[in-house]
Amino acid sequence: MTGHDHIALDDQARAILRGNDRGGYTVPTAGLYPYQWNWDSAFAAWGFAQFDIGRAWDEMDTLFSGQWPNGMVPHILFHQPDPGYFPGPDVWGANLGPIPSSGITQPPVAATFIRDIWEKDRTAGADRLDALLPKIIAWHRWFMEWRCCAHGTVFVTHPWEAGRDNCPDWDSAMAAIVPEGVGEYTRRDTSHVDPDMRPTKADYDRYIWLVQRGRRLGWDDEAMAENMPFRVGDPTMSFIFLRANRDLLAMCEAFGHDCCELRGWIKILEQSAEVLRNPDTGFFNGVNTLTKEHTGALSNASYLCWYAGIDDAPMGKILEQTFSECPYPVPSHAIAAQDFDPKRYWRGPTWAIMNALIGRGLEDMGHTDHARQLKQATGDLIASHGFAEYFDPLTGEAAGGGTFTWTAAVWLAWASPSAGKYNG
Ligand code: 2M8
Repeated sequence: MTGHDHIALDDQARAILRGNDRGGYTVPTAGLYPYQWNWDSAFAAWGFAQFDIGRAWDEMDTLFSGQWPNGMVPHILFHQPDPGYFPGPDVWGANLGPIPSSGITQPPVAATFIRDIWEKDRTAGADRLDALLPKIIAWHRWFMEWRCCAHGTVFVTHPWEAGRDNCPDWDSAMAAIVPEGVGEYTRRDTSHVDPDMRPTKADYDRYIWLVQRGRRLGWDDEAMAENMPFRVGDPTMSFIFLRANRDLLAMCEAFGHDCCELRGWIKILEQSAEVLRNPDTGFFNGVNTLTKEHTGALSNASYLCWYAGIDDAPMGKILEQTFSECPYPVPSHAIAAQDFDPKRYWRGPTWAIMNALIGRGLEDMGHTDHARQLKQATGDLIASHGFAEYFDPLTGEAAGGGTFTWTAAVWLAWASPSAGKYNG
């Protein structure tokens, strides 16, 4: 990292986490996202673990305090009402858990970061982890039961469940939805951020229509799995979930749990990865479970195979090509694609969180040069353009919300030259 004061940036990143702390949980950024989001929170815990390990455990305890009786951990926990965000708890009508929440989940990165936190200080973390393990197992069991296709890929019932809200992987499934009767509503996101950086109205009509459908189904697991018109096998979920199970297995073994069930899940998920490979292009992409069609989108989730422990030569070649073509990799949609949009959310921009997951996977699988290259590029991007929600992959410009929790966390835990050198 040349020309940047990384110690000052470490201070800024810590200040962002503290500033977004609402007492036991962290908001992604004030204004735009005023609640606790599931995977943002797990990244936040990873960041906190670099300087305040107790606070990292608190973050995870608060997330799991919203777990539903069926094991599902919701994608948003509405701890306190806030009119600045739409749709709030009144729209979701999902009153099945101990805390007002949404009715869907999000990518289960938590087990992986919980393992990181525990490994920083196994003695201090023993009781905290002991209490969390059964909750993580229950959540993963819920995934296996309700979000896993017969062939093993993990599907999402709403674009928000995947975390990559408006990415091209959903285009065909979204186009098949006619959002009749959705009614009038007022978006809040576009009052916080330039509308050109956010999903379109056509997307939002369908997001809200799907929420209304889930609500009518009573957020019942069986009804959702059978009747949601949006069910897309997702590389984000499938690869993140496989990795999470490997980390969960390591923790369960250390705690002397019976691990037969968990090993069985890992086997199913490993065998199913090939289902996500597009036979025409060779890369991993989404698969619409209703039409069996591959979505044809090369996204940043395509490169999560290594994170899942799957070494893949074709993806290695595609990654090299992306590194050579894209000034600020990894773009959320291939820059050569006709509908690539450098500033619009998950349809082009680069996300530091996805880079961190991809980079960790590359490192774990021994692709150290690529891992180093990606870490360096991400560090430079943050150092030059700030702790933004996402970045233009052609110019590096900041986009979306600012003072962003997960970007600060990724800096502290992974991209900063001092990452991993401090302990909480
Ligand atoms: C974005 O999604 C929310 C809905 O969940 C939104 O746009 O209102 C996504 O980037 C998602 O992955 C993220 O967890 C959330 C908060 O950062 O924002």
